[in-house]
Amino acid sequence: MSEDIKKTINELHIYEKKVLKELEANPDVTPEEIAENQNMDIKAVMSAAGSLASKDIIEVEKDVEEEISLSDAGLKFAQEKLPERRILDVLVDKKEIHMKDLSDETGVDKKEANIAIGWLRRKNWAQIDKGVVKVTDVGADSKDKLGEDEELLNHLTEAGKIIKDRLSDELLDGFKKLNDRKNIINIKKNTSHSFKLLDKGEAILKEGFTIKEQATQLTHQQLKDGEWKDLQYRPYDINAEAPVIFAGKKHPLRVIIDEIREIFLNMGFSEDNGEFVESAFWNFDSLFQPQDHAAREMQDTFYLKNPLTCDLPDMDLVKLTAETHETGADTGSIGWQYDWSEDIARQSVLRTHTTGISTKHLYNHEPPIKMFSVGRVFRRETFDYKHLPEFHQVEGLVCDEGISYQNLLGTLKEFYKKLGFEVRFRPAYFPYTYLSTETEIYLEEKESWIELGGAGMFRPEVLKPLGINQPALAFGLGIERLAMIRYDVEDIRMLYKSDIKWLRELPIDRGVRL
Ligand code: FA5
Repeated sequence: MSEDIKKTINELHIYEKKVLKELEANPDVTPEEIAENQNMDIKAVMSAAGSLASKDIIEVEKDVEEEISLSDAGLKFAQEKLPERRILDVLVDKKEIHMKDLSDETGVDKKEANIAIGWLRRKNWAQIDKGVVKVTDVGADSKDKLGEDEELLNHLTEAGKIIKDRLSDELLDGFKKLNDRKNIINIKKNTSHSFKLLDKGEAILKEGFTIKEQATQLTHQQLKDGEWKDLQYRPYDINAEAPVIFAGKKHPLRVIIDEIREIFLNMGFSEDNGEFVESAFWNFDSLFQPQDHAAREMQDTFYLKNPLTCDLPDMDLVKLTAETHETGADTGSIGWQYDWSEDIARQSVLRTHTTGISTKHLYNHEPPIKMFSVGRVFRRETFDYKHLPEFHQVEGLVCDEGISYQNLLGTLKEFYKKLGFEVRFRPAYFPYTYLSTETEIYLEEKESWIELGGAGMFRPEVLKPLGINQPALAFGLGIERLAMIRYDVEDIRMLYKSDIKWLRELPIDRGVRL
């Protein structure tokens, strides 16, 4: 124990020692008195006390006192008396006064008289009967007897300020009544602190110490003339608690998006971008999605009023697309067998996926192509633990002679592996791909598989109208769901909650090294 105490003393700052010495001389000393006696700044006293408290040497108590005084309106009442008292003074003689004459008879102005009526009733000094104010027995008895509120008014007029906690029970009742009225009483909160020595503090004082200036910064001169040898140094306490610092950092979703971009760039993909507002043509028709497809229904897709429609691309492409939808054209299929409408294709939508970027890219570029794109997409979804109405997808497209479904599986496997995920593939259906697959990952907490993304080989009905004769693999992967798993959140909404505690406590970099 004694060794510990010596070590603690050794590590005390000179200000801490000064505070302890003051407490030794006078246990009731206030922080202000310490500041004055020791010629210290009050902030230095409080900070030294905080430090002593953190080491269980003293206890810092905080005391909040409410100081009450009269406002200007309160002072006026004190001089003129409370309006109900002024009315009572007249009423006791007259016994009753008609409401309409109240102001004239008593000199209390109309607005105040109305409020005073309330108080006359509350104090049971008067009753109102068919518009007539009548004095009660209590009222008559109160003629020369001040109420608690009036007593307090007088007290405050004399004293100026009173500490609320020091009021007698009776005056405290008066305070409650006066404080029920607006703007009569001013309340000022005064915070004061007091220090109490704890056992460890007593032991330190018993052990004793001297106060000697401590060297904090050595000067060139002190080094040169050897004075440094005689100076007193304060040892470092390397176990002392340091403040927790929350470094600025990227949002986890941004971290994962940046990582995804880096992975695709490293895999030799180039990046393309699309627009949030897109024509139904690019979002659906170019993907051989029939115009009565369920995904186009209002409950899945946001249609825009402004702009209501979008321009269609080159008419040759539009015609070929129409023909493919209607009859299959020269793709080897019979199409969807319906009348394709240009108006429906012109509708403007908030893109529901990023796959329209791929068809547009195919139309505007010659193979070989290796493209990816990251962006926000929009769907009329109901929120739940894995669904958001706005989320991000990363889209990928590879188009070249000899590209196969095997390449698709290989690319996806490689991508997820680089991100640190092990996924499984299961057969799936999309109107624009064949073969198609969905990647899934197992969620321990939910004991179920969750879809991460869709993929497949673009069908000839998609490629031919775009003028592409080589095979193309494509995929669209959800990003929030990856972040959800990476950051161990059970609910996807957490990513958009701006939960500062969660964000602060996330490790700065959980990214995989590429
Ligand atoms: C598509 O969007 C297809 N365009 C993917 C595709 C591209 C298939 C190219 C074939 C070729 P899907 O609707 O399944 O597919 O969405 C893909 C992924 O987005 C899902 O697996 C999921 O990870 C994510 N996702 C879908 N809806 C939501 C949602 N409401 N909230 C969060 N993530 C979602």
